Amino acid sequence: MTNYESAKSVFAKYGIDTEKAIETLADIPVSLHCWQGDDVNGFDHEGPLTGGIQTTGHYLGKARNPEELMADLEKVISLVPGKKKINVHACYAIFEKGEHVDRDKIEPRHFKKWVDFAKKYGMGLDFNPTFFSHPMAKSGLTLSSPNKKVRDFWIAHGKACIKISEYFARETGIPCVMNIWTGDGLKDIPADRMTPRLRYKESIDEILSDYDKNLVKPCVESKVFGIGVESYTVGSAEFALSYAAQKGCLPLMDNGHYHPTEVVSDKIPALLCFFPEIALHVTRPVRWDSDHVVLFDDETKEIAKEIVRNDAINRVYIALDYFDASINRIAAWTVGARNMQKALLFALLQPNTKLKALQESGNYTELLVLQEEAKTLPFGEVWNEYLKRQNIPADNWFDIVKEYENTVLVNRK
Ligand code: RNT
Ligand code: ZN
Repeated sequence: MTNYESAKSVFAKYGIDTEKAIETLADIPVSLHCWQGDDVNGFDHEGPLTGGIQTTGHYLGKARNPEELMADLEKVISLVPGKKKINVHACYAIFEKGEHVDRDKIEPRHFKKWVDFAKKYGMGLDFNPTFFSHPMAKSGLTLSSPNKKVRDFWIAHGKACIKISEYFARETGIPCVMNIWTGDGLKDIPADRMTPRLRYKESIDEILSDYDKNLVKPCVESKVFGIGVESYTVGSAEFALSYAAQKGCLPLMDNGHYHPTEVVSDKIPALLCFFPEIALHVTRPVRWDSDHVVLFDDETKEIAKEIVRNDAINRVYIALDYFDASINRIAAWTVGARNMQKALLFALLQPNTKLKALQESGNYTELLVLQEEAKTLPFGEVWNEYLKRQNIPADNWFDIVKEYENTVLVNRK
């Protein structure tokens, strides 16, 4: 008997079908964020990363152009099991030599290379307007700015992004999740918290005034605060949630965007009572929205459990959102993406029906006992079997990354 076969029979005793878990997992899309490869830089500007977010670290080998970023992403794809999408930010537009187009004028053609990339792997694409790292975002306010010229510029950007999202969906045959996040906020105590929000609402209304619902799934992402905008965030949790509820778009929860004792895992089933579909940015906040690499930790597992045991696999769009520049970026990308897959597999391998029944019947002692027992079932053997079937290296994958670092990344000076 192989290790997997013996693990399979252990799980079977708990009423868990490992074959079904493996099969289900292979079909859950996880959107890989293109921005882990170059510290949220993109290709359309020189200046620093702004908008209240930050990357830290200077590890060698950051991708400097589309070719390098895509080559790195291909490495990651070869090391991560499961179904993937690629999440592209508007600042990753690819221009012809000598061409430069500002954000309000970008077109689908500037993203053709991303479409070709996605098609090569049979993947879908997700998209994000980039409302930061730009001269027009200098004041810290974009869609909520009191300056109409600034607002109009960013509305035009949002509309351009809708067109690009539709193009992505048409080309790949897979709907495109388009996420609206801005860092709009104030450093110090506001005198008026409402007027910027009213403008924000109107601006998003304009961006979403015309799009094909079958092709684009627009989301609004909330946040609690950003660096330099600590006192007030225009797109707060209540704002984003109310907007999405009233306007029929998707709320997007990033688990780095809440107060430290709030957990997104608990918010998922709350929103699922009301929204047909929701979206996630999975990250790891350490003391703040630090965007550390996603771990196979309790909260990531809990998030996965809420998706799986509420039968919400087709209602929750999972995307990764973290950026670590202090370690090998390809390893960082791979670790986080593999951990999301692990968390989903772990959730699929829980005795979920039995646990629910114990809760419903008020059998809390046995519930606790079984929850704890389930933690040490031979999960690793099923994970290894899944990797084998997906043709993905198990424990030696870091050697491959090391080799790539020594032969490719070192030459990027
Ligand atoms: C920032 C948000 C946002 C960004 C990306 C790059 O706090 O999480 O989603 O990380 O758009
Ligand atoms: Zn996010």
